Amino acid sequence: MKTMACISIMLASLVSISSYALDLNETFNELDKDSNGALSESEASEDALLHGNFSQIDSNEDGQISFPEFQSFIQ
Ligand SMILES: [Ca+2]
Repeated sequence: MKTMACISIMLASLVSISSYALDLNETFNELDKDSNGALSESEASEDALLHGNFSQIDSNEDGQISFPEFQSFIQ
């Protein structure tokens, strides 16, 4: 019985992690208006949090927020 409970807890956390990752991807794609896989400063300005922290999120300073940069900022 203990094992069963353990497995269902593991499964539940797996499901929530993958839906979280999906949401993150969806948010990024919504902001990425031209679908080039990166957020320009004007695309990021749609979101107050991204806009206010743009230079901090853009860790390689290429003027774009890539998905990994976005992901590491959110997490
Ligand atoms: Ca873009």
